[in-house]
Amino acid sequence: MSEAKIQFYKGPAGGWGALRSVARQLLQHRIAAKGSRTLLSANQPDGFDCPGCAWPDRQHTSSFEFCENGVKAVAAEATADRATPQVIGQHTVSELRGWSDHALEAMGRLTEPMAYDPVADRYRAIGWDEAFATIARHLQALPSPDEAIFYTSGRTSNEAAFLYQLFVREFGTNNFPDCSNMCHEPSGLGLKGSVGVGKGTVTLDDFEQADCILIFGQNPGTNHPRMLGELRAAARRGARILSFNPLRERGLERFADPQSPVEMLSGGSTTITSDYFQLKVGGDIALLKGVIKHLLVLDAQAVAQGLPRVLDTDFISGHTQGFEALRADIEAEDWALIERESGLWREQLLHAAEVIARSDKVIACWGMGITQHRHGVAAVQMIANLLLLRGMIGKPGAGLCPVRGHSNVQGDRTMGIYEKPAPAFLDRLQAVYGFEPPRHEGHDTIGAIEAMRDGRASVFFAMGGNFAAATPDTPTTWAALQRCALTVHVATKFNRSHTVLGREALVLPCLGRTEIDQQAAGPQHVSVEDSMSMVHLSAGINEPASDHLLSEPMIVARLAVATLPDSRVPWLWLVEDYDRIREHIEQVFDEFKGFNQKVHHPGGFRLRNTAGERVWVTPSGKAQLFAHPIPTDTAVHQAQAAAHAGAEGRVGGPVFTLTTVRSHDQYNTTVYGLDDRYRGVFGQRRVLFIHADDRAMLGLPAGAWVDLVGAALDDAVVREAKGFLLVDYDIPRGCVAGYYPETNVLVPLANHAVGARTPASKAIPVRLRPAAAPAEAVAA
Ligand SMILES: Nc1nc2c(c(=O)[nH]1)N[C@H]1C(S)=C(S)[C@@H](COP(=O)(O)OP(=O)(O)OC[C@H]3O[C@@H](n4cnc5c(=O)[nH]c(N)nc54)[C@H](O)[C@@H]3O)O[C@H]1N2
Ligand SMILES: Nc1nc2c(c(=O)[nH]1)N[C@H]1C(S)=C(S)[C@@H](COP(=O)(O)OP(=O)(O)OC[C@H]3O[C@@H](n4cnc5c(=O)[nH]c(N)nc54)[C@H](O)[C@@H]3O)O[C@H]1N2
Ligand SMILES: [Mo]
Repeated sequence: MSEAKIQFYKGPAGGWGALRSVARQLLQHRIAAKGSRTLLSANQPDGFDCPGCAWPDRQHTSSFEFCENGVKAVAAEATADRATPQVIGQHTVSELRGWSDHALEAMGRLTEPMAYDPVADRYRAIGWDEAFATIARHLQALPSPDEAIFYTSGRTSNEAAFLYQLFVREFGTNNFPDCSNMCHEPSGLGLKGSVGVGKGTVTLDDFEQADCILIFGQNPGTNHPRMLGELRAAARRGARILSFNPLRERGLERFADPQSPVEMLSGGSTTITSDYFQLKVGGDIALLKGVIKHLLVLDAQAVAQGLPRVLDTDFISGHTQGFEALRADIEAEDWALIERESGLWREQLLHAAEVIARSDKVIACWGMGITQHRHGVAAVQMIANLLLLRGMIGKPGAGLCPVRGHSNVQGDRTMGIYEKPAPAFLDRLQAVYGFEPPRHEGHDTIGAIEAMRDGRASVFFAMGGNFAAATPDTPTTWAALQRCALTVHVATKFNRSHTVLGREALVLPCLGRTEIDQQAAGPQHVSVEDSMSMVHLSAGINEPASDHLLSEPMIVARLAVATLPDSRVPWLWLVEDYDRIREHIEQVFDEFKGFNQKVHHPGGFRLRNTAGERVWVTPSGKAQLFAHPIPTDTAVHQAQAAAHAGAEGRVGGPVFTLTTVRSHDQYNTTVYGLDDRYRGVFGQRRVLFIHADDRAMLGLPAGAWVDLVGAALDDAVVREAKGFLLVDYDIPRGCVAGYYPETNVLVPLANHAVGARTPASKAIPVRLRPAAAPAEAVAA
């Protein structure tokens, strides 16, 4: 592990640093020998889908698509370390709860089902039959199926997700909170309203043609490294790339492609972003309205001068609704408010508008910097407005590109992991399976926490993920889980959630993507859907980490058999051969007609995207333009207004906007290592990025430590995260940034996106309180 230090990173993203990191990962996990074969199978037609992210793969590629963070994900799964019941049982669960996420992860792969023994405060091995019988007993004893919660994290394959939702609906509830609720829910909801489908419209081919790419609130150098390959190619072709991000992110600035011998040997790199806009955290709607305002002006000028229009008036009149209302709203918008709330000068926004106006093929990409806000849905719809006004949807080289997180998060939703299922889908389930599915809405992530907190739900089952660490308001969430009669986690690795227990608790180990899934009919494939709606097969190549592991589809099937003895679904027959599961998927979803034939074709197939064909499945049959106000009512605004009015809070001083981001060495709550190379942080995670002038204004020297104290006015709950090293960073004044999940204690449960209920974890009002350096930091 590297020593704790802060050292400015001078190089480009990628480059030799990425290669060195890969070598280190392989050695650390003692998989060097089989590692290369494992890696060569990632994202290959006959290999497995990289469990890293949802960025699509180039089809029919024979060259290995290099990605440092994919390697970390693969290496972490293929590790030789084993978290056996004996290893875990050496410690009390109370002890393990105090370990870091990194230390829990480093124990290695889970090998056997385990149950919590409350007398010894330890986990012990149990058999699978006993595990399923325990869950079935709890589920059957509930007064209502709605008192059980079924969480999903987005790595679950289509086949497992389909069986899972089928089982849960036959059991009788739509309680399907998932990681999407905390992630791209505002994209799904916003785009459904704007263009009629809650998915992106572009493909990789569009990236090859675009002459302008907009990147909002996304850090591809860390979270979607393979996207840098597309951006690099676009930049070299002369496409303009505009980045809208409060932080200077190295991956958005410069990239050296580890697959380019010329760049690697010459020490060269490619400049990615042509124009960088460091807006204020939460300033995106103001910024977008400013850009659109100037597009309207440029269009009027073009008309006056007899030049080609800037707005695509044919498209607007033929394909959209709401233009006049949007125009009136934008024209009435005040530049002073736009500047104040975006944190950018008017001239900067005029410049952005001019670049966009001159471009013929514009793609807009976005990530968590857009969605994890109180007005995340409105921000997504403002991006859609921008593209619609220029007719940039449904033509080659242009379109919408929400960049998804988990490798199959989009597919899980397609398969019906959703707390608000469409009536037509439920009708179909009923027609195919003969049971009456529950019709009322289930709990999403926030709703599930509230239900457990209030005693309205008492069984929590998680298909993957790390619910206790990923969710907001940590003490509230933990208390909610601890009120449950039973908590169950299906997982590959031991994590924090396995230490936050109901009265009874189980951990069930499953196969990972990289492993051979042997069933009665032979080794099986699963399928996944990437961020661009491509569905393709994935098959592992490694021997399973233990003989006791079951696949996720098998776990669902056996759970269903134990819980629903009268079910007419042939559960165990289905999992003998996953082609049979795909035949069932085909019967429920028309878009999967011919699934087995199509998906066995190398590279898979693309699901239809109506918006991409300019078919608008909206109530009006047109794409909808939405006028949304510039937000001035968020938790940050309220806390700052109170501070201006003299409220001191508990510690006094100015209210900052905290945004929570991922480091380079983590995958969500999985902490592979303690470095964040591109941001210059090494060997530690408790850091807070701050503008040097803000630090000085607080009277604090470089290297000072602070506690973060929540300043939200939602309730009287005291929210504090202690002990963060201040790191001077290129970030707008008034904004600070820290890592998730350490900062989740500060996110109020009640503070979430209007409509989508995604926790507003990118805009948390906080004050800083000077603190002493922790003992270990002084020693170092
Ligand atoms: N290696 C690795 N890969 C991953 C993940 C991982 O943890 N590690 N996680 C996966 C998952 S589930 C997801 S959802 C994606 C996440 O991928 P990203 O969306 O890139 O996630 P974040 O790290 O949260 O970074 C968001 C970016 O938004 C910026 N930002 C913060 N606040 C604002 C704002 O108000 N406005 C704007 N415009 N920008 C803002 C931050 O500076 C940061 O650059 O990545 C996926 N891939
Ligand atoms: N403050 C703040 N909070 C956030 C975010 C943020 O940006 N800021 N981001 C949010 C986002 S975008 C997301 S997506 C969520 C993530 O929330 P989750 O999806 O719940 O969390 P992960 O950390 O991805 O889950 C990691 C665990 O999944 C298990 N796992 C890995 N592979 C498999 C597998 O193949 N099968 C099974 N069954 N288990 C597996 C391992 O045990 C591992 O410990 O967090 C959200 N929380
Ligand atoms: Mo995510």
